[in-house]
Amino acid sequence: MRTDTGQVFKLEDYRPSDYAIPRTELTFRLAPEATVVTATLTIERREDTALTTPLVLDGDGLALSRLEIDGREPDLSAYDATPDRLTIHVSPAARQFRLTIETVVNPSANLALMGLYRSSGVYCTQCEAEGFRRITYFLDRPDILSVYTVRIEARREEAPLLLSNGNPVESGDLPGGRHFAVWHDPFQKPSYLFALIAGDLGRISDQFTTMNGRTVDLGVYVEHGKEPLAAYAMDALKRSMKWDEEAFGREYDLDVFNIVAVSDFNMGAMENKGLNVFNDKYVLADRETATDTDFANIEAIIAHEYFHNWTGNRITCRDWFQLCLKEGLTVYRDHEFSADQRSRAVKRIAEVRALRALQFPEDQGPLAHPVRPRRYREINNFYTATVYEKGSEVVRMIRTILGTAAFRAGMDLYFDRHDGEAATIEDFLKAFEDASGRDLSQFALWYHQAGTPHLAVTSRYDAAAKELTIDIEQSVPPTPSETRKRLMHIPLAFGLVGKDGQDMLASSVDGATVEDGVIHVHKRRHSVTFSGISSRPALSLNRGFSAPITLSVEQKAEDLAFLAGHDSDLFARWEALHTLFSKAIITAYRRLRGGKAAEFKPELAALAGAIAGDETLEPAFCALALTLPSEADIAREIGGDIDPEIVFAARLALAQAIAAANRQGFEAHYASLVDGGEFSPDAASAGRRALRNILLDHLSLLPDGAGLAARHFRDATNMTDRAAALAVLVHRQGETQEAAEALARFESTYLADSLVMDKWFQIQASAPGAETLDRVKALMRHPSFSMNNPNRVRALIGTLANASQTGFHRADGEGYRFLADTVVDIDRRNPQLAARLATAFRSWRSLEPIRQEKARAALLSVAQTSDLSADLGDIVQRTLA
Ligand code: B3K
Ligand code: ZN
Repeated sequence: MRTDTGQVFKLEDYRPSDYAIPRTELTFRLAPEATVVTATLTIERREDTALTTPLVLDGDGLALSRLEIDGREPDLSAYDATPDRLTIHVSPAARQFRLTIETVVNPSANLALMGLYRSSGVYCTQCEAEGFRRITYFLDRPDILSVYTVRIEARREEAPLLLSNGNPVESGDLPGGRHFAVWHDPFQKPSYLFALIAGDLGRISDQFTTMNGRTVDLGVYVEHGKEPLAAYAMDALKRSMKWDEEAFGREYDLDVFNIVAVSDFNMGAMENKGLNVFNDKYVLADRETATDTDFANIEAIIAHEYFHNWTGNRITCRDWFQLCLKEGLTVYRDHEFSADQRSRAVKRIAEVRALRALQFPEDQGPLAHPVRPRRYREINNFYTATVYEKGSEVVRMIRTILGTAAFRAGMDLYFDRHDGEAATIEDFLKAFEDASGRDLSQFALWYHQAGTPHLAVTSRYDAAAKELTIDIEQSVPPTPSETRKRLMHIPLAFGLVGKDGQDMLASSVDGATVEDGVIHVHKRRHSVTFSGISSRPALSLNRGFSAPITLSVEQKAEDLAFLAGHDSDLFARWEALHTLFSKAIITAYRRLRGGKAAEFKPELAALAGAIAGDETLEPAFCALALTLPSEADIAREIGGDIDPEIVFAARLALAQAIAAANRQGFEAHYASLVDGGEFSPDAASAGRRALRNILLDHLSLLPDGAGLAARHFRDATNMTDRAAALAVLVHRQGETQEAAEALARFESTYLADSLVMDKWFQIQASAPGAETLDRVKALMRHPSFSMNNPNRVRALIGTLANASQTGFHRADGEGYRFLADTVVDIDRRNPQLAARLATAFRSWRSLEPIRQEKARAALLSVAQTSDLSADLGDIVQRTLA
């Protein structure tokens, strides 16, 4: 583990390396505790590098066992080897030479899951961002592009399967029950895309014929016996390959494409060239074990990693500051894919909910950073919602500004220009400027400036002049180390909705550039006047969430209700309804805090009922409409001095009011959506299940809710319904007989299936109430739990910290103390996992003073621990700053 040295890496310090590594030959002699890695690197001194410039290779915890330069052992004085660096003081006079480096690594002891490690007996690697240096000494930076040939040797019995990047070249037997395989990847790549897998796994196979008629052999590898659970992933892969040809003209380039599922993995998956490695949670699925959300995630992540082949692999990042060049763009691509495969409007609402839940708190708290950061201490801490999700929003805005055709032309130009290179955000933007003739210099601030921009909007209608004027004021809030902000270019999609629900068209517009239903806000203030408007319209703003901003609009509740019922933009309908929900919950919160009872206008529950029952709407949309803003959403809207228990009570009161007012309608609707026994994971079927399950959630708040939920649980024929019913029982009914029985039943059925047991942990850890913390502590002793497995830890501890507002933010501060102690413990084995968990503290300053103080004390106790990893040290210090 790299302990915290406090070293800061800066974008402006980038300079090209002194040496290149055009070829990399690796041999792995695999053994569980002592794997011998021999790297033969062809090193090339760059033209302008002096002969005396030392070659400095990165390492991380390495032990050098042999070194040769051009086949000869050098003098001891010619080099220096430490665990984190190999320095060759004077290199040979020839510009090219060969360096042979032998290291011995212990995959079994590697609990950080970076570099070469073992997961359930399978050897696997994870090199992004800086894991390759835990395998051998290298110029471990993304602008060092090299052609790799890899030879793997292992005991055949232990590892009949030997995989690496590229195409298979050769394989055969060796003495002593061992065997070997050689892989060659003809595409030059950075070290972070290197991968090796060796073990005993089952395979499902298929083929894909590319747009130019090349046949690609596809393989998905999973634990023996789990092959049928990989069918959906394979199907998603083939659909992704086809879609990338159709939507972006991108063809696959190797003879094989392999995906391997492993059970110990720090994140979702990894896009290694030709050999994607996946967290098994994002591969394995069938109706019995996976929810509809799991199916949708699998489809999206399979697509995401596949799409990286062009956006990330063939065009990679010059340095890690450019991470969003591959991540934001690839998220944008996977969003578009899912929108095309499913319902675009429903997908958009889900994206916005995720952005607000994960990215807004980042942008609005101590961990705020630009989509392209300028500084980091530990790059692993920058695989954030800002880089990924806001990065995707920025690409989406480029499309909105340029239009579909020019956007595609810009993408084509980017691919043509930079294929085979390590590029920057400037290169990316330049391709769009050149293809469209537009100036994107102000727009580029979206990459450089942190914080969520805000637009405050008022409007006035002049009936006599038939004019509507909208006044818009832009502000960008200060963020850590960036107090002064520049004004941004914000594409604000809008509509003026008339009494008939149709958009009204203006005869002329004055005061801002308005094109194709988008107001281009780029100054502090705009006053936009629309002429020829015959009656006062309802103002629909930021349609489709065209810009990732916050918006306050002075607007009548009737207008919002009208938009919720009539806007032609489905996202805007959802948004209007949810704005009304939020306002109502916040009003109730203030009343409860003032010692009064919560009260709601009956119109709101009636509106919710009408939208839920509108048969012209997709069930998936209705389900999202009925899902109230989360407690965290509400807390963010309130802004500060949060009492999570009162937020919980206010939200529950609205849910109860909606359920009580719509009882009959909801019951009838629930009954009409009854599961017919047929199962398909497609979006329409999933939408019907989602609606039925959210109706159950509401109905469970009424008398005999527990009986209904228990029946739903008992009759469930798929995991979506079963898990939903269990969650309702545990969250809504508390410690009832029904809840206890369902938990026991679920546990005994799925005890052997870790991924399903994660759901069991998750449902209990996300229960409301102070006692959830005690339950989580007890569950840590459950035989299915392990502190070494990231999925288990996230399911139990991550869920408590992020999904049980009243459990984690207990008034006595015990939730904070627990998380602090736990992250310190986890940091000793897996710093990345510990750092990620610690980000749950990021909104501590918005709490009421007593909780704030307790959270701060817990954070300080972590900060004062000796030998913290760079990962955890960085998060905790920035959170406290
Ligand atoms: N590129 C990987 C993430 C690597 C995270 C390293 N800490 C998965 C992805 O975004 O596709
Ligand atoms: Zn990615």
